[in-house]
Amino acid sequence: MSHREMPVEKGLDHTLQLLREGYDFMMNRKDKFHSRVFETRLLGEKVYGLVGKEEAELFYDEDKFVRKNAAPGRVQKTLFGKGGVQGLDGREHRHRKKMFMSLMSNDTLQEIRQLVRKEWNHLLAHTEKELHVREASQIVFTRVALRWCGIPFEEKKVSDWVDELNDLFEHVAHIGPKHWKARFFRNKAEKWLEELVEKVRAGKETVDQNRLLYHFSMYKDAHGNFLSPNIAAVEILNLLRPTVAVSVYVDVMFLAMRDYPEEMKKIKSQGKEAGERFIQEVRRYYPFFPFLAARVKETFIWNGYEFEKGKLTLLDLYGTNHDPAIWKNPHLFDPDRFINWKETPFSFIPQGGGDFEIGHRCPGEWLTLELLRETLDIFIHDVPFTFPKQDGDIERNDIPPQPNMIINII
Ligand code: HEM
Ligand code: MYR
Repeated sequence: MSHREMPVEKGLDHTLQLLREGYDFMMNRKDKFHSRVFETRLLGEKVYGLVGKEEAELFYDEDKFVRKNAAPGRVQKTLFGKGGVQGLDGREHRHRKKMFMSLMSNDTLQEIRQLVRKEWNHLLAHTEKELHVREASQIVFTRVALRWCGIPFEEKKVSDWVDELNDLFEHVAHIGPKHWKARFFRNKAEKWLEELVEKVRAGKETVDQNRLLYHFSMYKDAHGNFLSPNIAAVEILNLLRPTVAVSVYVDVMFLAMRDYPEEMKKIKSQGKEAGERFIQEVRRYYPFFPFLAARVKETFIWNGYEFEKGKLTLLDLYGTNHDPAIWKNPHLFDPDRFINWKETPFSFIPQGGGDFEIGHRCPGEWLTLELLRETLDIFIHDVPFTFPKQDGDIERNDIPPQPNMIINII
Protein backbone atom coordinates (compact mmCIF):
# COMPACT_ATOMS: atom_id res chain seq x y z
CA MET A 1 0.00 0.00 0.00
CA SER A 2 1.24 3.50 -0.80
CA HIS A 3 2.24 5.96 1.89
CA ARG A 4 -0.11 8.68 3.08
CA GLU A 5 1.04 11.73 5.03
CA MET A 6 -0.05 11.38 8.65
CA PRO A 7 -1.43 14.71 9.96
CA VAL A 8 1.23 16.23 12.21
CA GLU A 9 0.57 18.75 14.95
CA LYS A 10 3.18 21.50 14.62
CA GLY A 11 5.14 22.80 17.60
CA LEU A 12 7.85 21.62 19.97
CA ASP A 13 5.66 20.00 22.62
CA HIS A 14 1.97 19.82 23.56
CA THR A 15 2.12 18.49 27.11
CA LEU A 16 0.74 21.79 28.47
CA GLN A 17 -2.24 21.54 26.13
CA LEU A 18 -2.78 17.97 27.32
CA LEU A 19 -2.85 19.14 30.94
CA ARG A 20 -5.28 21.92 29.98
CA GLU A 21 -7.58 20.03 27.61
CA GLY A 22 -7.50 16.77 29.59
CA TYR A 23 -10.00 14.20 28.34
CA ASP A 24 -10.68 16.21 25.17
CA PHE A 25 -7.06 16.43 24.01
CA MET A 26 -7.17 13.47 21.63
CA MET A 27 -10.70 14.10 20.30
CA ASN A 28 -9.84 17.76 19.68
CA ARG A 29 -6.98 16.67 17.42
CA LYS A 30 -9.08 14.03 15.69
CA ASP A 31 -11.62 16.77 14.86
CA LYS A 32 -9.00 19.34 13.90
CA PHE A 33 -7.23 17.00 11.47
CA HIS A 34 -10.38 15.10 10.44
CA SER A 35 -8.30 12.01 11.09
CA ARG A 36 -8.40 9.18 13.64
CA VAL A 37 -4.64 8.82 13.29
CA PHE A 38 -2.33 11.75 13.89
CA GLU A 39 1.08 12.69 15.23
CA THR A 40 1.83 15.10 18.06
CA ARG A 41 4.59 15.64 20.64
CA LEU A 42 4.24 14.97 24.36
CA LEU A 43 6.82 14.89 27.18
CA GLY A 44 9.48 15.67 24.57
CA GLU A 45 8.66 12.66 22.35
CA LYS A 46 6.98 12.16 19.00
CA VAL A 47 3.67 10.41 19.73
CA TYR A 48 1.03 8.79 17.49
CA GLY A 49 -2.60 9.27 18.50
CA LEU A 50 -5.34 6.76 17.71
CA VAL A 51 -9.09 7.26 18.20
CA GLY A 52 -11.83 4.77 17.22
CA LYS A 53 -12.82 1.14 16.89
CA GLU A 54 -10.55 -0.01 14.06
CA GLU A 55 -7.74 2.01 15.61
CA ALA A 56 -8.32 0.20 18.94
CA GLU A 57 -8.11 -3.13 17.14
CA LEU A 58 -4.80 -2.05 15.63
CA PHE A 59 -3.48 -0.94 19.04
CA TYR A 60 -4.25 -4.38 20.51
CA ASP A 61 -2.45 -6.24 17.70
CA GLU A 62 0.51 -7.69 19.60
CA ASP A 63 2.51 -8.14 16.39
CA LYS A 64 2.43 -4.36 16.01
CA PHE A 65 2.62 -2.89 19.52
CA VAL A 66 4.40 -3.73 22.77
CA ARG A 67 3.93 -2.39 26.29
CA LYS A 68 7.59 -2.55 27.36
CA ASN A 69 8.81 0.96 28.30
CA ALA A 70 5.50 2.49 27.20
CA ALA A 71 4.10 3.94 30.43
CA PRO A 72 5.72 7.29 31.33
CA GLY A 73 7.91 7.35 34.45
CA ARG A 74 5.38 9.32 36.50
CA VAL A 75 2.72 6.66 35.78
CA GLN A 76 5.04 3.81 36.77
CA LYS A 77 6.18 5.55 39.94
CA THR A 78 2.62 6.07 41.19
CA LEU A 79 -0.11 4.08 39.44
CA PHE A 80 1.45 0.92 38.01
CA GLY A 81 4.72 0.26 39.82
CA LYS A 82 7.67 -1.31 37.99
CA GLY A 83 7.82 -4.89 36.72
CA GLY A 84 4.06 -5.50 36.90
CA VAL A 85 1.74 -7.10 34.35
CA GLN A 86 1.01 -3.80 32.56
CA GLY A 87 4.52 -3.61 31.08
CA LEU A 88 4.91 -7.28 30.02
CA ASP A 89 4.57 -8.71 26.51
CA GLY A 90 4.14 -12.08 24.82
CA ARG A 91 4.57 -15.33 26.74
CA GLU A 92 5.56 -13.67 30.00
CA HIS A 93 2.47 -11.47 29.92
CA ARG A 94 0.09 -14.36 29.20
CA HIS A 95 1.48 -16.43 32.03
CA ARG A 96 1.13 -13.61 34.57
CA LYS A 97 -2.26 -12.57 33.20
CA LYS A 98 -3.58 -16.12 33.67
CA MET A 99 -2.91 -15.68 37.37
CA PHE A 100 -5.05 -12.52 37.45
CA MET A 101 -7.85 -14.09 35.41
CA SER A 102 -7.91 -17.21 37.61
CA LEU A 103 -8.85 -14.92 40.51
CA MET A 104 -12.05 -13.77 38.80
CA SER A 105 -14.19 -16.91 39.17
CA ASN A 106 -17.96 -16.83 39.74
CA ASP A 107 -17.41 -17.84 43.36
CA THR A 108 -15.06 -14.90 43.85
CA LEU A 109 -17.50 -12.47 42.32
CA GLN A 110 -20.28 -13.76 44.54
CA GLU A 111 -18.08 -13.45 47.59
CA ILE A 112 -17.22 -9.89 46.58
CA ARG A 113 -20.89 -8.96 46.48
CA GLN A 114 -21.39 -10.31 49.98
CA LEU A 115 -18.34 -8.44 51.25
CA VAL A 116 -19.56 -5.21 49.63
CA ARG A 117 -22.98 -5.49 51.26
CA LYS A 118 -21.47 -6.31 54.64
CA GLU A 119 -19.04 -3.38 54.53
CA TRP A 120 -21.67 -0.88 53.33
CA ASN A 121 -24.00 -2.03 56.13
CA HIS A 122 -21.18 -1.60 58.62
CA LEU A 123 -20.43 1.91 57.39
CA LEU A 124 -24.06 2.99 57.12
CA ALA A 125 -24.76 1.81 60.65
CA HIS A 126 -22.28 4.47 61.78
CA THR A 127 -23.54 7.24 59.46
CA GLU A 128 -25.84 9.90 60.92
CA LYS A 129 -27.19 11.78 57.95
CA GLU A 130 -24.63 13.28 55.58
CA LEU A 131 -22.63 10.82 53.51
CA HIS A 132 -19.65 11.82 51.38
CA VAL A 133 -19.95 9.29 48.59
CA ARG A 134 -16.33 9.22 47.48
CA GLU A 135 -14.86 8.90 50.98
CA ALA A 136 -17.45 6.35 52.06
CA SER A 137 -16.92 4.08 49.04
CA GLN A 138 -13.15 4.40 49.43
CA ILE A 139 -13.46 3.02 52.96
CA VAL A 140 -15.89 0.27 51.93
CA PHE A 141 -13.78 -0.88 48.96
CA THR A 142 -10.50 -0.70 50.87
CA ARG A 143 -11.94 -3.06 53.50
CA VAL A 144 -13.38 -5.32 50.78
CA ALA A 145 -10.03 -5.39 48.95
CA LEU A 146 -7.97 -6.18 52.07
CA ARG A 147 -10.31 -8.97 53.12
CA TRP A 148 -10.59 -10.40 49.60
CA CYS A 149 -6.80 -10.44 49.17
CA GLY A 150 -6.27 -11.90 52.64
CA ILE A 151 -4.03 -9.05 53.80
CA PRO A 152 -3.90 -8.96 57.61
CA PHE A 153 -4.80 -5.50 58.94
CA GLU A 154 -5.53 -3.76 62.22
CA GLU A 155 -8.72 -1.72 62.48
CA LYS A 156 -6.75 1.38 63.45
CA LYS A 157 -4.62 1.10 60.30
CA VAL A 158 -7.55 1.01 57.85
CA SER A 159 -7.63 4.78 57.34
CA ASP A 160 -3.90 4.72 56.43
CA TRP A 161 -4.62 2.06 53.81
CA VAL A 162 -7.51 4.16 52.47
CA ASP A 163 -5.32 7.28 52.11
CA GLU A 164 -2.36 5.44 50.64
CA LEU A 165 -4.21 3.34 48.07
CA ASN A 166 -6.11 6.42 46.95
CA ASP A 167 -3.03 8.48 46.45
CA LEU A 168 -1.66 5.90 44.00
CA PHE A 169 -4.35 6.64 41.42
CA GLU A 170 -5.52 10.16 42.30
CA HIS A 171 -2.32 12.07 41.70
CA VAL A 172 -0.80 10.48 38.59
CA ALA A 173 -1.42 13.58 36.49
CA HIS A 174 -0.75 16.18 39.22
CA ILE A 175 2.40 18.25 39.40
CA GLY A 176 4.10 19.02 42.72
CA PRO A 177 3.60 17.83 46.31
CA LYS A 178 0.52 15.65 45.75
CA HIS A 179 2.33 13.67 43.10
CA TRP A 180 5.44 13.28 45.28
CA LYS A 181 3.31 12.07 48.18
CA ALA A 182 1.86 9.40 45.85
CA ARG A 183 5.40 8.25 44.97
CA PHE A 184 6.29 8.11 48.65
CA PHE A 185 3.21 6.01 49.43
CA ARG A 186 3.99 3.58 46.63
CA ASN A 187 7.47 2.98 48.03
CA LYS A 188 6.07 2.56 51.54
CA ALA A 189 3.29 0.16 50.52
CA GLU A 190 5.62 -1.89 48.31
CA LYS A 191 8.15 -2.27 51.12
CA TRP A 192 5.49 -3.36 53.62
CA LEU A 193 4.04 -5.92 51.18
CA GLU A 194 7.52 -7.20 50.19
CA GLU A 195 8.20 -8.03 53.83
CA LEU A 196 4.82 -9.72 54.12
CA VAL A 197 5.48 -11.84 50.99
CA GLU A 198 8.83 -12.91 52.42
CA LYS A 199 7.20 -13.91 55.71
CA VAL A 200 4.52 -15.90 53.85
CA ARG A 201 7.20 -17.72 51.86
CA ALA A 202 9.18 -18.49 55.01
CA GLY A 203 6.03 -19.76 56.77
CA LYS A 204 6.41 -16.98 59.38
CA GLU A 205 2.96 -15.51 58.71
CA THR A 206 -0.07 -17.74 58.86
CA VAL A 207 -2.30 -16.79 55.97
CA ASP A 208 -5.36 -18.24 54.27
CA GLN A 209 -4.02 -20.36 51.42
CA ASN A 210 -7.13 -19.65 49.37
CA ARG A 211 -6.43 -15.93 49.34
CA LEU A 212 -4.56 -13.80 46.83
CA LEU A 213 -1.73 -12.86 49.15
CA TYR A 214 -0.80 -16.53 49.34
CA HIS A 215 -1.33 -17.13 45.60
CA PHE A 216 0.86 -14.21 44.57
CA SER A 217 3.52 -15.02 47.15
CA MET A 218 3.79 -18.58 45.83
CA TYR A 219 3.20 -17.86 42.11
CA LYS A 220 5.97 -19.06 39.79
CA ASP A 221 6.68 -17.35 36.47
CA ALA A 222 6.98 -18.99 33.02
CA HIS A 223 10.53 -20.14 33.97
CA GLY A 224 9.44 -21.74 37.25
CA ASN A 225 10.86 -18.98 39.48
CA PHE A 226 9.17 -17.06 42.29
CA LEU A 227 8.50 -13.40 41.54
CA SER A 228 10.94 -11.11 43.30
CA PRO A 229 9.27 -9.93 46.55
CA ASN A 230 9.09 -6.46 45.01
CA ILE A 231 7.23 -7.59 41.89
CA ALA A 232 4.88 -9.73 44.00
CA ALA A 233 4.17 -6.55 46.02
CA VAL A 234 3.55 -4.57 42.81
CA GLU A 235 1.03 -7.20 41.64
CA ILE A 236 -0.78 -7.32 45.00
CA LEU A 237 -1.09 -3.54 44.76
CA ASN A 238 -2.46 -4.10 41.23
CA LEU A 239 -5.46 -5.72 42.92
CA LEU A 240 -5.83 -3.52 46.01
CA ARG A 241 -5.45 -0.14 44.26
CA PRO A 242 -7.95 -0.53 41.40
CA THR A 243 -10.57 -2.07 43.69
CA VAL A 244 -10.43 1.16 45.70
CA ALA A 245 -10.42 3.17 42.44
CA VAL A 246 -13.94 1.89 41.73
CA SER A 247 -14.95 4.60 44.26
CA VAL A 248 -14.48 7.05 41.35
CA TYR A 249 -17.19 5.22 39.40
CA VAL A 250 -19.45 5.24 42.47
CA ASP A 251 -18.97 8.99 42.78
CA VAL A 252 -19.91 9.62 39.13
CA MET A 253 -22.74 7.08 39.42
CA PHE A 254 -24.28 9.27 42.15
CA LEU A 255 -23.73 12.32 39.96
CA ALA A 256 -25.74 10.53 37.24
CA MET A 257 -28.49 9.66 39.75
CA ARG A 258 -28.68 13.33 40.75
CA ASP A 259 -28.68 14.64 37.17
CA TYR A 260 -30.98 11.99 35.63
CA PRO A 261 -33.56 11.20 38.34
CA GLU A 262 -35.88 9.63 35.74
CA GLU A 263 -33.26 6.87 35.35
CA MET A 264 -33.49 6.08 39.07
CA LYS A 265 -37.24 5.70 38.71
CA LYS A 266 -36.71 3.34 35.76
CA ILE A 267 -34.34 1.17 37.78
CA LYS A 268 -36.83 1.03 40.66
CA SER A 269 -39.72 0.05 38.40
CA GLN A 270 -37.98 -2.03 35.71
CA GLY A 271 -35.38 -3.78 37.87
CA LYS A 272 -32.03 -5.40 37.17
CA GLU A 273 -31.72 -4.88 33.41
CA ALA A 274 -32.32 -1.15 33.71
CA GLY A 275 -29.69 -1.01 36.49
CA GLU A 276 -27.25 -2.87 34.25
CA ARG A 277 -27.74 -0.39 31.39
CA PHE A 278 -27.35 2.52 33.80
CA ILE A 279 -24.00 1.20 35.04
CA GLN A 280 -22.75 0.64 31.48
CA GLU A 281 -23.74 4.16 30.48
CA VAL A 282 -21.98 5.56 33.57
CA ARG A 283 -18.80 3.79 32.43
CA ARG A 284 -19.21 5.04 28.84
CA TYR A 285 -20.31 8.61 29.48
CA TYR A 286 -18.06 9.82 32.31
CA PRO A 287 -14.33 10.16 31.86
CA PHE A 288 -11.91 8.06 33.93
CA PHE A 289 -8.90 6.39 32.34
CA PRO A 290 -8.10 8.78 29.44
CA PHE A 291 -5.84 6.77 27.13
CA LEU A 292 -3.44 3.84 26.95
CA ALA A 293 0.20 3.81 25.88
CA ALA A 294 2.19 1.30 23.81
CA ARG A 295 5.25 1.35 21.53
CA VAL A 296 5.54 0.30 17.89
CA LYS A 297 7.18 -3.15 17.80
CA GLU A 298 8.52 -3.02 14.21
CA THR A 299 7.96 -0.35 11.55
CA PHE A 300 4.72 -1.10 9.68
CA ILE A 301 2.21 0.53 7.35
CA TRP A 302 -1.49 0.69 8.24
CA ASN A 303 -4.08 2.31 5.98
CA GLY A 304 -1.16 3.92 4.15
CA TYR A 305 0.30 5.51 7.32
CA GLU A 306 3.78 4.57 8.45
CA PHE A 307 4.28 3.74 12.14
CA GLU A 308 7.95 3.90 13.05
CA LYS A 309 9.58 1.30 15.30
CA GLY A 310 9.85 2.32 18.96
CA LYS A 311 7.49 5.31 18.77
CA LEU A 312 5.02 5.94 21.57
CA THR A 313 1.36 5.46 20.60
CA LEU A 314 -1.71 6.49 22.61
CA LEU A 315 -5.15 4.94 22.24
CA ASP A 316 -7.95 7.30 23.25
CA LEU A 317 -10.37 5.37 25.49
CA TYR A 318 -12.58 8.35 26.30
CA GLY A 319 -12.75 9.47 22.64
CA THR A 320 -13.59 5.97 21.41
CA ASN A 321 -16.43 5.79 23.96
CA HIS A 322 -17.69 9.10 22.53
CA ASP A 323 -17.06 8.41 18.87
CA PRO A 324 -20.10 9.43 16.79
CA ALA A 325 -19.19 6.67 14.31
CA ILE A 326 -19.98 4.15 17.08
CA TRP A 327 -22.43 5.95 19.38
CA LYS A 328 -25.47 7.98 18.34
CA ASN A 329 -25.53 11.32 20.19
CA PRO A 330 -22.43 10.32 22.16
CA HIS A 331 -22.63 13.33 24.49
CA LEU A 332 -26.11 12.42 25.69
CA PHE A 333 -26.50 10.30 28.85
CA ASP A 334 -28.84 7.56 27.63
CA PRO A 335 -28.71 4.11 29.27
CA ASP A 336 -31.33 2.86 26.78
CA ARG A 337 -28.66 2.87 24.09
CA PHE A 338 -27.61 -0.44 25.63
CA ILE A 339 -30.97 -2.10 24.83
CA ASN A 340 -30.18 -4.81 22.23
CA TRP A 341 -26.60 -3.57 22.18
CA LYS A 342 -24.18 -6.01 20.55
CA GLU A 343 -20.95 -6.12 22.49
CA THR A 344 -17.76 -6.00 20.42
CA PRO A 345 -14.23 -6.05 21.84
CA PHE A 346 -13.15 -2.62 20.56
CA SER A 347 -16.06 -0.17 20.60
CA PHE A 348 -16.85 0.11 24.34
CA ILE A 349 -13.51 0.34 26.09
CA PRO A 350 -13.64 2.18 29.44
CA GLN A 351 -11.38 -0.54 30.90
CA GLY A 352 -9.50 -1.34 27.72
CA GLY A 353 -10.47 -3.54 24.77
CA GLY A 354 -9.65 -6.82 23.07
CA ASP A 355 -9.27 -10.12 24.84
CA PHE A 356 -8.88 -10.56 28.61
CA GLU A 357 -6.56 -13.60 28.47
CA ILE A 358 -4.37 -12.69 25.52
CA GLY A 359 -4.24 -8.91 25.70
CA HIS A 360 -4.02 -6.29 28.41
CA ARG A 361 -7.75 -5.69 28.83
CA CYS A 362 -8.59 -5.02 32.47
CA PRO A 363 -8.97 -8.33 34.35
CA GLY A 364 -10.99 -6.48 36.99
CA GLU A 365 -13.82 -5.46 34.67
CA TRP A 366 -16.31 -8.06 36.01
CA LEU A 367 -15.27 -7.28 39.55
CA THR A 368 -15.83 -3.58 38.89
CA LEU A 369 -19.32 -4.37 37.64
CA GLU A 370 -20.09 -6.42 40.78
CA LEU A 371 -18.95 -3.61 43.08
CA LEU A 372 -21.15 -1.16 41.20
CA ARG A 373 -24.18 -3.50 40.97
CA GLU A 374 -24.23 -4.24 44.67
CA THR A 375 -23.68 -0.60 45.62
CA LEU A 376 -26.43 0.59 43.26
CA ASP A 377 -28.78 -2.08 44.56
CA ILE A 378 -28.24 -1.00 48.18
CA PHE A 379 -28.89 2.69 47.45
CA ILE A 380 -31.82 2.10 45.08
CA HIS A 381 -33.70 -0.34 47.29
CA ASP A 382 -32.52 -0.22 50.89
CA VAL A 383 -31.22 3.25 51.75
CA PRO A 384 -33.49 6.21 51.04
CA PHE A 385 -31.56 9.44 50.49
CA THR A 386 -31.80 12.94 49.00
CA PHE A 387 -29.25 15.17 47.32
CA PRO A 388 -28.47 18.45 49.09
CA LYS A 389 -27.71 21.41 46.81
CA GLN A 390 -24.18 21.01 45.42
CA ASP A 391 -22.14 21.52 42.23
CA GLY A 392 -20.92 18.08 41.30
CA ASP A 393 -18.99 19.56 38.39
CA ILE A 394 -16.33 17.58 36.60
CA GLU A 395 -13.46 19.56 35.11
CA ARG A 396 -12.29 18.36 31.71
CA ASN A 397 -8.74 18.10 33.03
CA ASP A 398 -9.51 16.52 36.39
CA ILE A 399 -7.97 13.07 35.98
CA PRO A 400 -9.62 11.06 37.52
CA PRO A 401 -12.87 13.06 37.90
CA GLN A 402 -13.87 14.33 41.36
CA PRO A 403 -17.54 15.31 41.57
CA ASN A 404 -17.32 14.57 45.34
CA MET A 405 -21.04 13.94 45.70
CA ILE A 406 -22.82 14.31 49.05
CA ILE A 407 -26.12 12.66 49.96
CA ASN A 408 -28.39 12.94 52.99
CA ILE A 409 -29.64 9.64 54.34
CA ILE A 410 -33.29 9.94 55.32
C1 HEM B 1 -5.78 -2.89 33.31
C2 HEM B 1 -9.22 0.44 33.87
C3 HEM B 1 -10.67 -1.73 37.91
C4 HEM B 1 -6.89 -4.73 37.65
C5 HEM B 1 -6.65 -1.84 33.10
C6 HEM B 1 -6.63 -1.01 31.92
C7 HEM B 1 -7.59 -0.07 32.09
C8 HEM B 1 -8.23 -0.33 33.34
C9 HEM B 1 -7.94 1.05 31.13
C10 HEM B 1 -5.62 -1.10 30.80
C11 HEM B 1 -6.02 -2.00 29.68
C12 HEM B 1 -4.90 -2.12 28.68
O1 HEM B 1 -3.75 -1.77 28.99
O2 HEM B 1 -5.13 -2.55 27.55
C13 HEM B 1 -9.85 0.19 35.06
C14 HEM B 1 -10.85 1.04 35.64
C15 HEM B 1 -11.27 0.42 36.77
C16 HEM B 1 -10.50 -0.81 36.91
C17 HEM B 1 -11.36 2.35 35.06
C18 HEM B 1 -12.29 0.92 37.73
C19 HEM B 1 -11.88 1.46 38.79
C20 HEM B 1 -9.85 -2.81 38.13
C21 HEM B 1 -10.00 -3.77 39.19
C22 HEM B 1 -8.92 -4.61 39.12
C23 HEM B 1 -8.11 -4.18 38.01
C24 HEM B 1 -11.16 -3.78 40.17
C25 HEM B 1 -8.56 -5.79 39.98
C26 HEM B 1 -9.00 -6.02 41.16
C27 HEM B 1 -6.22 -4.40 36.50
C28 HEM B 1 -4.95 -5.03 36.10
C29 HEM B 1 -4.64 -4.50 34.83
C30 HEM B 1 -5.72 -3.57 34.50
C31 HEM B 1 -4.15 -6.04 36.89
C32 HEM B 1 -3.44 -4.85 33.97
C33 HEM B 1 -3.81 -5.91 32.94
C34 HEM B 1 -2.76 -6.24 31.92
O3 HEM B 1 -1.83 -5.44 31.74
O4 HEM B 1 -2.84 -7.31 31.29
N1 HEM B 1 -7.65 -1.43 33.94
N2 HEM B 1 -9.65 -0.90 35.86
N3 HEM B 1 -8.70 -3.09 37.43
N4 HEM B 1 -6.63 -3.54 35.51
FE1 HEM B 1 -8.23 -2.33 35.62
C1 MYR C 1 -6.21 1.43 38.26
O1 MYR C 1 -5.96 1.76 39.42
O2 MYR C 1 -5.46 0.70 37.58
C2 MYR C 1 -7.52 1.86 37.64
C3 MYR C 1 -7.89 3.27 37.68
C4 MYR C 1 -6.82 4.31 37.61
C5 MYR C 1 -7.17 5.58 36.89
C6 MYR C 1 -6.08 6.57 36.90
C7 MYR C 1 -6.21 7.65 35.91
C8 MYR C 1 -4.89 8.24 35.45
C9 MYR C 1 -4.32 7.54 34.30
C10 MYR C 1 -3.29 8.20 33.48
C11 MYR C 1 -2.88 7.16 32.46
C12 MYR C 1 -1.91 7.50 31.46
C13 MYR C 1 -1.48 6.22 30.74
C14 MYR C 1 -0.41 6.43 29.79
